[in-house]
Amino acid sequence: MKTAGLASVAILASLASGHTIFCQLKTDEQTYPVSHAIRTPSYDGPQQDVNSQNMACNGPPNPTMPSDKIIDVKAGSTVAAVWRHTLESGPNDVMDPGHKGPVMAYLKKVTDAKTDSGVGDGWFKIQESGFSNGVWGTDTVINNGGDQEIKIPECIEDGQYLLRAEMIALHGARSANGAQLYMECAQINISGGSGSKKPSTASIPGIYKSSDPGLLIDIYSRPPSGSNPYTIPGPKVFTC
Ligand SMILES: *[C@@H]1O[C@H](CO)[C@@H](O)[C@H](O)[C@H]1NC(C)=O
Ligand SMILES: [Cu+2]
Repeated sequence: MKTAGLASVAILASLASGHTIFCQLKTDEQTYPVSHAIRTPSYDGPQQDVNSQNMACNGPPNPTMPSDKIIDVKAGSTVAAVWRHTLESGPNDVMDPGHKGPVMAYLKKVTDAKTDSGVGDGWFKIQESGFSNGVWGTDTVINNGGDQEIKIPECIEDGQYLLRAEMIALHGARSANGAQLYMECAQINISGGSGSKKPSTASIPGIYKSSDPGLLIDIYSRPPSGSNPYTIPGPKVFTC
């Protein structure tokens, strides 16, 4: 009986933590409501086809809701992308801790953040966290109550952008397209930047290949280590 009880608790726990959604943005001025200026799905499932247009800002089979809001963000400030298992979850229910992998953030300058699909060229990476000293980027976000800290570069042009935050879970990544990619796009308006730098950009889909060593990897039989470092997928991080 005791064993059965523990087993059902374990099953409930894994159901309770599940996959994840970037559902809320915090700036240094305020914490916005869930789904405010973020295209959130109601289901927290992953995307697994890196060649799909849904790689940009999520999409079917996890359809996202549009938002008519845009959040003002100061260039050079740090924002937090808040991750939750569901749109109703709290900071203790971010994602199943068995989901281990890198965490990244990208920006794309757009004419209208409310309507741009995000699909295609224009993306540059502004933050990444892979594996170091036994800790994955996802572990850090879970231990931080779901907050992924992202510094907005101070040198980019002012204007409307999509902010794409992403977490990748590698527990099934030993076979091609087994990695689970989670991403949503926030609609932001950056101001106060110097505009002195123009990042080189890449296309989504296009930044990843299913054969990338950071996406096709058996983290259990050959875990990353000092002599076998983990390679974060995608372009290099843009810095001012
Ligand atoms: C973006 O911010 C600038 C500077 O505060 C403001 O003038 C502009 O109206 C804002 N645009 C949008 C779409 O919110
Ligand atoms: Cu999952």
